[in-house]
Amino acid sequence: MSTFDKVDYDSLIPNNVDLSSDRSLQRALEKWHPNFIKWWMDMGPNGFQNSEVYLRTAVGVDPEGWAKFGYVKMPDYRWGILLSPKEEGRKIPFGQHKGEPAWQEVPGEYRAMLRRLIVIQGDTEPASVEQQRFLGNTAPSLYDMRNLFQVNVEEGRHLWAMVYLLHKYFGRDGREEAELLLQRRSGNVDKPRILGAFNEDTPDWLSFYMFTTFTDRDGKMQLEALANSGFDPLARTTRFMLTEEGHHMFVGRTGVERVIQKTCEIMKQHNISDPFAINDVRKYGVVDLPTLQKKMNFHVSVTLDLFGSDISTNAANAFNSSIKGRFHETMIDDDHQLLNDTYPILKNVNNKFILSDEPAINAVNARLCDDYINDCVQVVATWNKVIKSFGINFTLDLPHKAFHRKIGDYSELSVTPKGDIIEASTWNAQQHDWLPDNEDLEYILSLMTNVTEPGKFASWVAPPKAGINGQPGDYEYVKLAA
Ligand code: BYC
Ligand code: FE
Ligand code: FE
Repeated sequence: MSTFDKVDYDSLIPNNVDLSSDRSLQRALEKWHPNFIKWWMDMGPNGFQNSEVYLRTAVGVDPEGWAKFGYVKMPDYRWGILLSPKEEGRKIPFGQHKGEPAWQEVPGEYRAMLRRLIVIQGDTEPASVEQQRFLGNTAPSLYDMRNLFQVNVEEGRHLWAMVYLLHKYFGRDGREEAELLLQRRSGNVDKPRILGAFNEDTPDWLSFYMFTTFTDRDGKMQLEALANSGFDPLARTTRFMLTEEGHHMFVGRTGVERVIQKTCEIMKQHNISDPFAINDVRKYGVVDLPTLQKKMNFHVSVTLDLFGSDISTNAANAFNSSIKGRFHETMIDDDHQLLNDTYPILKNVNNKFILSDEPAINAVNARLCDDYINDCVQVVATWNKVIKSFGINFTLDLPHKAFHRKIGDYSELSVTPKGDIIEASTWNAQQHDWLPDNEDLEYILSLMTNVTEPGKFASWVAPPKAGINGQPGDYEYVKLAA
């Protein structure tokens, strides 16, 4: 462990990058700080800023014991700049610079590409906080409310992570981009966030659980792809962000699982054996399984759009330049340069999908997307286990990669969740078999109530199996301000 692993908490901005030795950078970040706080107060969690929240704060970056828990008011959270420990002598593991020492400064020829990737990554973080800002008002329990706020403060910290890189390595235009990150707004027509999924609403808690399952998982994949970057500060920053991402996906996966659990319990209790008897199920104030499937179809397809086109010269350039790698790059058994490799891509031939080999260098996005899908398949399998344990005849299925796409190679096609290419008119007429309609969304919204008594949960979600940091079931995770 180097001395930098220890986080300096004495300064305004906690950090393990020896900020105090770089006065002008420190001053620039201290100038950005009040604007961040203003953004947090305007666009962060609506209300609850005076409540005491049982939050985890990072105190170091070593894998063990990097966090401490305690009550914090969110505006007092110590948003810090934390990079994973520097690996002495680290070599670039992929691309045309493979084998060269990792860069500690931005190579001039890759400046624009790096800045763009950092800005896109940075933009998603505050966007998600904005999307989730009203959810505290309808939290199904104090446990869930606390998890929401934990996710929110950490996404705020991820914004800090990217802003640090912009300020330290990109001079004046970096500082301008950092300002713009506080000015764009999720869903705003005039100044929207950059990527589509981050302009969608997250109006209810089922959306939140789906978002943290599927969209935070895109975060994981994209961060993994940057975690081996030849630009060492980016690699180290994203590595530490990944340690926080685990909890976000946990909140999502277990959240959906608890919804399924509660629905199945109710179906069993009232002898409802047909999962499609929607009104019988809804009568008891739980989410029917077909609606869960539709919500999942929506969130998965919107998130798949975040991977860009399967075939992408942007992605090829980023890989070839040793800037953005693949998922688990160092564990892949190949030349890490993709000089002669091919990768199978889904292609539409006479309205049937076939796999067609393409140069792997052009298919880096497709591969990351496929690795993402494999990750999702495992999550859905854990959900199906719960349904099966109740003996209910229903399985949730991940929708086909080409279903309901707005970006990329499949966006021109009308594809069912099973992967059949059909007429646009047929698709339009049938879409509400696959995606939630207004009635479904209104039903979900009607379930949202604020449950603030410790240990109590809304009708539609089961309690978690364990508390946060080993706390008991009736722990007061949020002490609401009077
Ligand atoms: N929306 O070559 P193409 C997270 C544009 S989530 C709008 O196919 P490329 C988080 C693209 O910019 C992780 N535009 O794709 C989760 C390009 O435009 P230009 C976020 C899009 O560039 C939850 C053109 O289409 N991080 O952290 O290889 C909570 C052709 O692009 C979209 C990253 O994404 C879209 N969906 O890949 C909180 C990592 N897709 O340049 C946080 C950084 C494509 O021709 N970003 N376009 O004008 C990247 O690596 C890549 O930019 C992308 C796109 C994967 C986004
Ligand atoms: Fe994040
Ligand atoms: Fe996240």
